[in-house]
Amino acid sequence: MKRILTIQDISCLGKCSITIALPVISALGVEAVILPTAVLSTHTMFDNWTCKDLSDQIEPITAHWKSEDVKFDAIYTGYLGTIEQIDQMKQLFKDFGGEDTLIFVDPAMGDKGKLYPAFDMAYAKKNAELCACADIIVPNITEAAFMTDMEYREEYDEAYVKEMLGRLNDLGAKVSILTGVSLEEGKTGVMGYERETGEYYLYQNDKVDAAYHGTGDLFSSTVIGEIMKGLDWRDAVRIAADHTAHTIEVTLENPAEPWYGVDFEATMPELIAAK
Ligand code: PXL
Repeated sequence: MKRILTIQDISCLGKCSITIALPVISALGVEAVILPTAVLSTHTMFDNWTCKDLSDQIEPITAHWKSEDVKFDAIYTGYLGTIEQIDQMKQLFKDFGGEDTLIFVDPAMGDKGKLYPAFDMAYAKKNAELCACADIIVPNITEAAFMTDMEYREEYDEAYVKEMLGRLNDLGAKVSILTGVSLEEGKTGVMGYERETGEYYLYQNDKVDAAYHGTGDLFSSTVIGEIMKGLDWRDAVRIAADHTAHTIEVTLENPAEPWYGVDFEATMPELIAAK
């Protein structure tokens, strides 16, 4: 069985980060090892959340794993808390990385042109350094704009997306996948660029007129899970984009507020069956 180490916060209430990654990766038949970066009472779309930073646990936990000679087939980082933690991740990639370990970075830090409340520009720049150490990165347009010094736009054309992918590629990852790309009225999806082949891959599905918190985490967890099942990154991205869009549609039937989270539990059977 393939084994993924995922490093993100635990938001106790509100569906995101580890509370999505763990069940989704497990459902795909892949082992999920977790390294929590912080424990929050809720995700930061609520008011008055509490946060206990767990940075001081990273070294002793990983030192123990080292002493047990633990290996990972992939390391997947999501929402991290601080600039210092990003440095800790760079070290962790050195300690546990290697030819047989895929480094997958979701620089989760913002959406809709804004950084999440806990972050500033220095944090965004630091995330660009983490992306430089990855095999695959999956920023949305907001995150990519902050990391590449490009203007964030709501309306754009293919040239803007390709320019952004070019600059992401310059950061250093082998495959850059930009999410939330809409190049046609009524459509949304992803566009990826692979350095080795110089090829672009565009996948669009019908745009559902709703935005739910945690969809980026659902997308990323599905992509890395499917890659670990042996799929090419393009197939993994196609399945993840379709699955995320379908889950948003299903969530629309639920009266919960969009900032609370996406109902990924309801679509687990389809995820397991997806091809
Ligand atoms: O889904 C990204 C995410 C993860 N973790 C926390 C968050 C967010 C987005 O706001 O606040 C704590």
